[in-house]
Amino acid sequence: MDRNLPLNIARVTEAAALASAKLLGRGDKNAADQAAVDAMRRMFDTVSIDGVVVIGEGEMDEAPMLYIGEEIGIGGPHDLKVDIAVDPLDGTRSVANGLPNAISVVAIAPRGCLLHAPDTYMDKIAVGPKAKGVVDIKKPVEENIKNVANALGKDVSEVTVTILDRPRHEKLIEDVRKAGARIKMFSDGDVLAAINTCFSYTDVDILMGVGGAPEGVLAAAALKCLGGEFQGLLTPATEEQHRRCIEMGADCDKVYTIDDLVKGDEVVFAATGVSYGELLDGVQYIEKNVATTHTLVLRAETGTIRFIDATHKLDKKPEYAK
Ligand code: VTB
Repeated sequence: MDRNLPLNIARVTEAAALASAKLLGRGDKNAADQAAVDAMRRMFDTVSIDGVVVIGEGEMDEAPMLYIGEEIGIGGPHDLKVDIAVDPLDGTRSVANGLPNAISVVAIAPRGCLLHAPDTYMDKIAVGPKAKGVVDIKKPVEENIKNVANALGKDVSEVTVTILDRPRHEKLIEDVRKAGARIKMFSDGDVLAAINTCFSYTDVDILMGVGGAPEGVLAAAALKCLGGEFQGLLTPATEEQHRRCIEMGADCDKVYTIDDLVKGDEVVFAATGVSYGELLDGVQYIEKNVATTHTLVLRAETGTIRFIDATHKLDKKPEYAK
């Protein structure tokens, strides 16, 4: 995989973040999402890859751009054939409501390496490198927490579990409390929440709970680069979702590991903060026509973790100044 590809995809997530961040707190999640999609799609046209979207904005009939199966990138005869997973804006509601932790995110791997995950729910567990190998999504919550505490050399009361704030997690929250661990809730964006487990200064040790399966593939891509662990169980919530899983050949009894979700170790990943967060600051408009972005760029092959801080002169990039 071209070692410069990570920088090129950072441009893609920066573009989407800059575009959607203009709509922070404006109460319009669709407009924020659309701005991210348009900007991301435009920037992809400048990247030398022969890409196909495997995780995107939806099926062709429901999404005009970045739909599943769409071919993107320059697509020249010598360009690498790749699978692309995108979430132009993970946390549309967060941006609409001016809340933290929204990101724009992309993962790219050689063709055939990213799982075509059905758009259903997935029960997830994620931990950072120090707790790799000690969790099992099928085991009781308390046991996983104890094992993570041991691996980290912490007391259970010092372990923090991060959980998506949804009514469906009432029992999970009760179990974590019974186990004696701390809880940090978040309103949206479990890709970033999974990544946070790999950075101790975010004060998060374990992600647990049910979010979207497509986001699971993006999180697995990042955690593969970071050396963490991710496991997912598909948990379709409706008959329709169940049917989709079967149609797509997915197995609802299987524990999907990182290697099932992202094959090989040639994956690259980029995420740019849109609204403020513990790991990535959001887009900041520091002067008229000047904005800063903060991007995490990862490459599994070498395990390099880069944080790229950029200052953008928007008057020189008219497509962002709109
Ligand atoms: C989660 C969350 C995402 O979808 O995956 C969630 O991390 C799952 O769906 O940011 P529900 O909102 O139905 O719980 C998102 O909120 C974005 O789609």
